[in-house]
Amino acid sequence: RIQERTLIAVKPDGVQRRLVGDIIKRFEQRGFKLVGMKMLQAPEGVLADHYHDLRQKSFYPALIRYMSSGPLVAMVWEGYNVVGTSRAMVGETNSAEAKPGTIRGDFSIHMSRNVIHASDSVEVAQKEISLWFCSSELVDWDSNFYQV
Ligand code: YYY
Ligand code: MG
Repeated sequence: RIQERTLIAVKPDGVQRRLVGDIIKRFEQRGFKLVGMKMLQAPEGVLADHYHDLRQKSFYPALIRYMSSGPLVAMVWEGYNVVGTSRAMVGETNSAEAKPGTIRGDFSIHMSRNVIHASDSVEVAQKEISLWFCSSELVDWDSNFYQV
């Protein structure tokens, strides 16, 4: 049984632009399994932990303002190689370089409003999932239809 999981978040611009359904659809169609989802206004402390490694960057204050500008939708997706495949589905950080067919390449033109977050390694995914979700919010369900 493949247990790899990743944290995906539709950022505030994605929620404002009504892209939540389109984004969920791509992960479902690819074959991944949704095991947790919630909408929330991100607490400042969670954002500070989430972007801890970027705290010295010049864009950090603007990044936190953007991520606080409205509710986001946080999700946990599970499946074979979900971390790497999600990053490929999301596309380059800089939307201007993101290939058509990727989420950023289809829905975003600028890095400062790049619509979606995806964990960038298995280790980071585990940290991010425990930062955003408590264990009772994650649903361990089995599919009797399709499973990899
Ligand atoms: O993982 P990913 O979101 O693709 O990029 P990160 O390097 O982790 O940066 C997080 C976030 O910060 C990015 O999605 C946009 C923003 N950002 C920025 O505004 N300007 C940069 N030069 C780099 C990142
Ligand atoms: Mg990142």
